[in-house]
Amino acid sequence: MILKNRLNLKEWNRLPRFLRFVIIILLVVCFLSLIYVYSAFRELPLKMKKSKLVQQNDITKITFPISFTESLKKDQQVKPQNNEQIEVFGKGQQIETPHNKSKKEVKKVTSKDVVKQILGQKEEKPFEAAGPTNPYQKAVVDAFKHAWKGYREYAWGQDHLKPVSKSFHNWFGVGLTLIDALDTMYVMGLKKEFQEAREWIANKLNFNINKDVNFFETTIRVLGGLLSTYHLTQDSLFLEKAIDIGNRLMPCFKTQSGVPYSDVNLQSGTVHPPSWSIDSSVSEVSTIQLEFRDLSRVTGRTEYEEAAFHVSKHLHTLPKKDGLVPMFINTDTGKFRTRSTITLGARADTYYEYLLKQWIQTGRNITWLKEDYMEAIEGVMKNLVRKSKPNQLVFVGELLNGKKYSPKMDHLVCFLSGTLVLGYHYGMPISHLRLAEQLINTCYQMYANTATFLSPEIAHFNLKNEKSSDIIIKSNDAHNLLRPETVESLWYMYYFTRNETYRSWGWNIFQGFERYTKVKTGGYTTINDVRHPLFVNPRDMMESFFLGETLKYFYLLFSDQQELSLDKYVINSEAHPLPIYSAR
Ligand code: DMJ
Repeated sequence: MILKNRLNLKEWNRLPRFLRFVIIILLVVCFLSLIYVYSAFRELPLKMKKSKLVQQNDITKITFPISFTESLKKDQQVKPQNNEQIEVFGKGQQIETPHNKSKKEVKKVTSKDVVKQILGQKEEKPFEAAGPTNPYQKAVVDAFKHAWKGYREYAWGQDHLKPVSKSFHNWFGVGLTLIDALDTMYVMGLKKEFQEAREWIANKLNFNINKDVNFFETTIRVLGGLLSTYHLTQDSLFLEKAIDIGNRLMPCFKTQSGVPYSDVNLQSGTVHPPSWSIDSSVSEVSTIQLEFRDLSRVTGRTEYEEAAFHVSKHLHTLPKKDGLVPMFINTDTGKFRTRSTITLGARADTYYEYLLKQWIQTGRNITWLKEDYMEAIEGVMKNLVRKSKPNQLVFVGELLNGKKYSPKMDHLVCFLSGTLVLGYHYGMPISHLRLAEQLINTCYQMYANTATFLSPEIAHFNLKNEKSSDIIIKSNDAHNLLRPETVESLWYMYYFTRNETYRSWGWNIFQGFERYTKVKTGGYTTINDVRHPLFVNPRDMMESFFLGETLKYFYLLFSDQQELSLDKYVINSEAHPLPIYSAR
């Protein structure tokens, strides 16, 4: 035996050195791959080992680790609570023309003066936070505290924490994460943290900076965040700051068509389109109305609402494909860029969201908003919805150049279930609820079918091959940015149906974030690859919406009561609650 081994060794030594080297390398690679496959398999959630896809019919079989206090049946459906007859205007309704309005000089309003004037009008009571009431909410509050710890230590007052390098990133230079997170802290009952952030707002926040900011992002995150915090707390400091930033954003509306530019300098008021395009994104120009209307309603100054609503009225008059809009619009002509992609994802998504939410915010009597929304959802069902193979997952694809179907869906599209079930609550057809149920299942599968239990940024769906899997993840799309849309929709679905499955799904997703995005020293990071648990490759960035939206929606999802009433508030695109006004 020993002799034989010696002979083998001799033969081995006789091989050319290069060949021996290659063989050794191959053996090492095989060995490492075996370890990788073994450990990746160990990381898979239990359910994944049993079946690749959880079927829609199986959703009630998923067990939630601790039973919640209220548990209602899966098939309990939401009933429309509004049976009122709504006045219907004809399609040819006269709309104000853009030009006169947009060219009107926007008068500067000093925030302190206005706040003084309106303080007598306080009618709302501050929101009373219950604080976490079960282990799930506690886990989310702990996650928030962990994120905040990193931000406080390494990025205080800056826009974003870079948790891995323990540094920060500035986009607009206005303390974006701190402002975006204000109402989350308030709702969670984190008084100490909130107070410290308030101090920073009172003493350090300065919008008078020579900095170009994105109009839409600043509106939904900063203006929206300050306004919602004002409503929840009734603290005039936040209103004062909201008026200040609102005034600095107003020059964007000074275009030939009234359709706003994408960027503005906070100090000089100089405006311009994005560096990469002459046009503005349709989602951006149509997702500012809730915030500017609210600013008008609390200040009594109509110019904010008029300028922003003028854009919606203008979009209403433009030709569309079955109510669906392209991605880009020109600020001079006010026309859509024809042959651009039709999608419910990036650059168009929130146009649809704000049609419905503006209708709700204004007391449900501006009928064309509701009609445009209903027409658009019909258009989505007709042109964009398909089922994948082999498991019939319902998804919302895109029309490239407005024509060619592509089975690609951004994670961003997952907001749609939440919007659809909210619409159903206010009397939209049952088909909207059905689509919401099917789509949220697909969005959940985008998480459940990766080894990290985290969704990729973009999924492609299989329309052809019965034998391969439903969801295809391409390397360029495999990142996860800690986005909120699926958790957002899970909250809306749970809020209206009380179906516990949605909370169990949320809990599984929450654990994915905890396991693969948490950075020991504080904060959570975006990752490059959701497919490989051992090589997620952190991107070193904690987006402000992780605190503003994702963790807030998790907290609300795990709440045993309807903590934030959807009959009282409409939630903006960045998860900031604003009051619903009665019809005028
Ligand atoms: C957020 O800033 C908002 O939800 C926006 O409407 C879409 N993108 C991010 C979160 O993904």
